[in-house]
Amino acid sequence: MLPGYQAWPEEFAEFYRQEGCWEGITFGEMLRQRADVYGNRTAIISGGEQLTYAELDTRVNRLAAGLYAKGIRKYDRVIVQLPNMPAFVEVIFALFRLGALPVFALPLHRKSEIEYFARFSEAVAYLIPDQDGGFDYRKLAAEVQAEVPSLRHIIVAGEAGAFTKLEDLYIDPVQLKDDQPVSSDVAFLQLSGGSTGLSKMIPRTHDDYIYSLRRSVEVCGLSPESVYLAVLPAAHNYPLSSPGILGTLYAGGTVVLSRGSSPDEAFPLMKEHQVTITALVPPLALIWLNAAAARGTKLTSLKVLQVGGAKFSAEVAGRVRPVLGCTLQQVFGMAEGLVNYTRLDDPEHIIINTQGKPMSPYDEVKIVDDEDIEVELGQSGHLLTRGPYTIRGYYKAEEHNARSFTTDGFYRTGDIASLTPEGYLIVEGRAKDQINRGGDKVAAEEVENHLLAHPGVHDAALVSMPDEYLGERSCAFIVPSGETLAAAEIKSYLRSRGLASYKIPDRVEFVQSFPKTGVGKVSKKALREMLTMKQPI
Ligand code: J2J
Repeated sequence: MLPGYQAWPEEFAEFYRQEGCWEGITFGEMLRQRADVYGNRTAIISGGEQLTYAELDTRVNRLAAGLYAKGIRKYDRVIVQLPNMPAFVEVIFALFRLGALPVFALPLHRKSEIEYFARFSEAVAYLIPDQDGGFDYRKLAAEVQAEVPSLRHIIVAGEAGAFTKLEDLYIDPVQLKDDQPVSSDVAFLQLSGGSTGLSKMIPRTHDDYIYSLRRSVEVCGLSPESVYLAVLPAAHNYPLSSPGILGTLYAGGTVVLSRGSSPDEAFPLMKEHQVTITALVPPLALIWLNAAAARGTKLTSLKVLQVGGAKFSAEVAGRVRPVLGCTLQQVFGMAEGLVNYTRLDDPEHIIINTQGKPMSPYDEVKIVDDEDIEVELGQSGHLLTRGPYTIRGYYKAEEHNARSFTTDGFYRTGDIASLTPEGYLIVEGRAKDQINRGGDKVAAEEVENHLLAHPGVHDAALVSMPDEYLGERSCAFIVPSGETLAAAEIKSYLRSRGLASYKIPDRVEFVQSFPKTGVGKVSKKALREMLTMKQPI
């Protein structure tokens, strides 16, 4: 077993197997089975490229052989930072076949994040595009490799320069001699949104993740006729698995990969490929609704529009059916496991006003107070969960796990929620110290640590501020150690430290001291209140 992985207790594992949740197949086997059944059907469409299931399976086998020839073996960690392109799908399935573990980085991650992922996971390889969105990933990779000696291979989709060219790794398949992965093995490491200094890694097994795909496919009504448009970054758990790219492949459907998410890019793709389902975060849904309303566009093929990752306001939710003519599905999920969906045939008031109910009958959810005592139905409290696809611990994080999980294995989601009598969840707020910037999660402590490294900063606190468009934005409060600093200087300092752009504070405020709570801690509540006061601070 992978060291640092916390498995389910045997009696739970036995139960989930017995109940048929865990099918006992790996991702490698899943793709082979789909290629057997759906061989000539289209699996992936991207730009001018199309791949059938049979072609995808063959390319994955060839790539697995090439990666093997490079020395990549079972349990090796490989950072995958690829945009929405066919190589993303081929690379992860090739790694799954070898039993090597993709570590899913987002395209916006920069040196600070990637260096940490590489160091913490002791990654042996790093997969990147040559450039994307005007950013040269090869430069970033060279910087990271100089700092992290374990990183033996930089593999580039595109112009590789001095690095290994991904296309050269598609070679004749060989019979792999090593240990083959089994379904109970960890398949990959997903990243947590995080509330601590550095984001935690989430070990997901073939068994548990494939179960989450199966349930997602059932709940979302996917079939071989479904066409899923991926506009959110493929590596994120939501477009990857709810039901996302992998769920669509599980169902034998077609995945259309889009680099951009704007209506100008997405609407023509929807029309051309007769897309039936896609997934958005709330700010994007608002942009799409406004564009469709202004242009009088009807997305006629679209049956389901999923919105999740952050709270979708009921007011905007109510516009989806009238404007787009499709069913809204609210999705409240987390990379740690639990995914809630409104059902396609739910009454409109449930679809608009709730964040759905757990997708599996084996999901256990509890709403508790600060003492872990269950509250009365309808009251809000901390959401705890346990189930066949919710992890029992983060990767190599024993100390943190003791705080993030109860002794009987419930994951503390950090979300404040309430349950309706019908068993639907309403997200009311958050107990974790995180800013949800329109679906992009920012751990306050991580940004604060970077701010504290600045010699002119005596103390720092990052808080959320309400925002009409993103839901929330971030504001950094700073107590300077000497002379007053400029907000622009603080922001450029954070950028120079290689922080992803969405973590750069939207606003910076300088104060003499922080308001404190009764026990002398910085009161973020008071700081947030200062932001909503009429007068400038
Ligand atoms: C309010 N908050 C939400 C929602 C997530 C499907 C969908 C989303 C994610 C995801 C995912 C929310 N309303 N509808 O992994 O498979 C906030 C909560 C939650 C955190 C998880 C999936 N949907 N959230 O967003 O790991 O605070 O996963 O705990 O990025 O996002 O973030 P993440």
